Amino acid sequence: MATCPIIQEREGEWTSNEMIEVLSFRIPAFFLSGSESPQVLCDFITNFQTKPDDVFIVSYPKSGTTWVQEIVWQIYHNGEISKKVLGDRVLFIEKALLPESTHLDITTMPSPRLFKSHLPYDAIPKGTDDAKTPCKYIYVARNPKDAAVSSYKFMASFGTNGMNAPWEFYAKLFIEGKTVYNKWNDHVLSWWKHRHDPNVLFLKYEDLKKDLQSNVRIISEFLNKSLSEEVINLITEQCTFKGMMKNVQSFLLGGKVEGPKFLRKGMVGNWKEHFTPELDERFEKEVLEKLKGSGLEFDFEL
Ligand code: PPS
Repeated sequence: MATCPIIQEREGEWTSNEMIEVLSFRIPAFFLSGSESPQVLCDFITNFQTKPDDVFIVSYPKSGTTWVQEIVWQIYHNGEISKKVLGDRVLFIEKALLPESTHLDITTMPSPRLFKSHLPYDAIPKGTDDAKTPCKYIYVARNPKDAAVSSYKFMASFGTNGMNAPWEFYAKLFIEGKTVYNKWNDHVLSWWKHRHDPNVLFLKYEDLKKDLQSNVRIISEFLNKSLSEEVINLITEQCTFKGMMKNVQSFLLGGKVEGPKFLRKGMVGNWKEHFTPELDERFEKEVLEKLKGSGLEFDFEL
């Protein structure tokens, strides 16, 4: 474990997962190996030099990053399906210093380099001369009720990260911004403000569920990758939840069958099975009201 202050929320016997603070937001403690200090990761992220053809696929945790990474991968490979673990095809920038997290070498990655990140807009690497050589960012946002449930289920499936808390405790931490990557509303709004930047594509998980084909087309156009209708249709079929489940070994953390999985239910509205009316009221007031006036809205059921 990292030799740095570990943040762990507690209430009675309940504990959250272990986190560390980097660039003023919380990330899982295991993103650093035991010997490194958070400053090393801060410096790495802050000084990271982007290239104009880099593509970052970004979200608040559990909002559809895996889904969009797979779509982007297939777009660049004309609908090819890879058996390789996704983390060996797309580099998770916050875990780049963790040797066991990937076989990708950042210094020799072929272009276009594909990156996954959960960083808010202000912290995402932009290169030294952003105006001249901007890379591309695809941000995917998901309604916070489903994102919170998905995040809880994922954290609980580790078994070894210190969390022993029930959903009600985790939901409270999520509302208060005391889970990884802090407050959901700050994160999505940081990217929403840049949705009209020519190098930013802002997507919503629920829109992908409603019409995947149009979104595959939108993503390929954003990446200037022209594809035939046949390939667009192939990618659409292969990137439905059912399609991706056929290649499920690509979407296991570290490729381990018994570990946490990046594909779980893949639906809009799973939150209804976990929310009490009181919790729903808190989310509406303390999370969703913060979006008022921004123009950003979400579907909570389809
Ligand atoms: S992570 O760990 O933060 O990178 O997770 P992330 O990939 O962002 O989000 C995981 C959730 O996305 C769902 N998912 C999908 N939904 C629909 N269709 C497809 N193809 C798909 N792929 C991934 C995944 O199941 C997680 O949501 P939940 O609600 O837990 O099922």
